[in-house]
Amino acid sequence: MKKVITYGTYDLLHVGHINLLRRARELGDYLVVVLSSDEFNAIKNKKAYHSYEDRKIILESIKYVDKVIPEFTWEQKIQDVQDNDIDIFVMGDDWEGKFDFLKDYCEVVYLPRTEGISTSKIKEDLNLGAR
Ligand code: C2G
Repeated sequence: MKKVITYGTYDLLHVGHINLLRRARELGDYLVVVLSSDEFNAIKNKKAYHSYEDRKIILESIKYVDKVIPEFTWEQKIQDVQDNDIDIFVMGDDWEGKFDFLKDYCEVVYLPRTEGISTSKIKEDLNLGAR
């Protein structure tokens, strides 16, 4: 079984998120999503509209997602890859090169982002303020 892992906040779920999750899952047989906790979002200077618990329920309902675990720190990725027997780490290419240190532990793949959509844009378009 080829296991894939990816990370994110996944707030105000949109087609860019789904495109990423679908392509990540298609690279293997099992997809682990490491979901940013509300506390870690504060470290990333992000304020999610939905709580971690709600974002987790939403992600777990997506057919491409097999397991959702929390992301608390920038430093947990190597441990996550080892604990979950991961073969492939995947992120959108806005992160290109940022996680190449994981190449010692698994394959690292950066996928093209979906243009024209983002949680920040949704908030701006709804005049909720960009964060
Ligand atoms: N994404 C995408 N296309 C978009 C928007 C997002 O492909 N239009 C991808 C991002 O590249 C990322 C994933 O969807 O791989 C989740 O995006 P975010 O929730 O914004 O995640 P981010 O805050 O980048 O979290 O430790 C890593 C961080 O937790 C990454």
